[in-house]
Amino acid sequence: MKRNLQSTVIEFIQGDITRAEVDGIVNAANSSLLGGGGVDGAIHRAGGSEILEECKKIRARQGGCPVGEAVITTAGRLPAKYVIHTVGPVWNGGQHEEEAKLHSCYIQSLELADQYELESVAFPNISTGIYGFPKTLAAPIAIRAVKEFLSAHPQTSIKKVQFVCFDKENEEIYRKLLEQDAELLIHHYIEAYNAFDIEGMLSVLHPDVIFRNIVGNEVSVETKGLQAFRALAEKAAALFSTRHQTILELRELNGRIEADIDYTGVLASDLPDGVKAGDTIRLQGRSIFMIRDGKLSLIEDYS
Ligand code: AR6
Repeated sequence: MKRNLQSTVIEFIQGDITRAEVDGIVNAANSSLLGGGGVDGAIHRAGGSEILEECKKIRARQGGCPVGEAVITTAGRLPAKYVIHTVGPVWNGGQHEEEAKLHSCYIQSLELADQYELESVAFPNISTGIYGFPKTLAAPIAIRAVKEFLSAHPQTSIKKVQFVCFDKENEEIYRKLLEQDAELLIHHYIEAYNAFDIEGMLSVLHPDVIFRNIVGNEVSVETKGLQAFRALAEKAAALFSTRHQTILELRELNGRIEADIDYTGVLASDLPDGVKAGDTIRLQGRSIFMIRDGKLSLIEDYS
């Protein structure tokens, strides 16, 4: 089922993608689709022969998979339902369209995920192993491609995109990039907020900013103007498992983000007990606290 509102979370984790509990994992395959080393080998080993059998059928049909393109198979015994096999470029100095091809891997994989109505997709750091693509160049391409896709597909089924970093180096690179984005956004927002600059606040809610990863909190918006604010409120609604609420205020306090929420409609059944209009909700890490009469109480914990 497709959702009307874009509210996709982009996150990164360190780990082994074969264990990812998502609808689809992406494989950094080669054009033969017959398996190999690295993450490809790990996926085929853990998923079993069913994956290879389907790859062989695709080969018979279309003769492998060109660089920058993607195909989809079952995930066999893996926790995921599907494996999306994409073929990254071999790094060859950077003058052979390596960047465009890597970008295309992410876009085509997401297109397939969307076509199959997957809600969550995990990517490895394509091409940055055996294929030798510099990790510091590959990560921003990957993040940009995902954001571009989500911007262009506001109705997508995809609610979560996860970058699974196997090596420490990639994990550090992704952490820096995603945190920088979040910090920059908050910084601009707070500045505009302090200056009572409504236009400035809204301008922060830029179409490109589709993800939040503020130490684990997600708030995202997609358009300018009043609509952007509504989207922000809706996004918060998803996070808080409530419906029809308005954000009265969003601010940073000692490195934390606080939002004053006004509930104006029907609340979802799983809303934490006792929350009502005018309450202050504090997001901290992956926990949500309510502040009333100077007291802080934990109401939801996603960690
Ligand atoms: N989970 C997540 N990421 C992993 C895992 C894992 N289990 N194992 C390795 N990585 P690579 P490439 C990371 O070499 O560069 C194969 O032989 C790894 O740290 O798997 O696109 C194919 O058949 C690195 O960051 O893929 C092709 O011939 C990233 O996955 C060729 O390698 C990609 O490394 C593709 O080379």
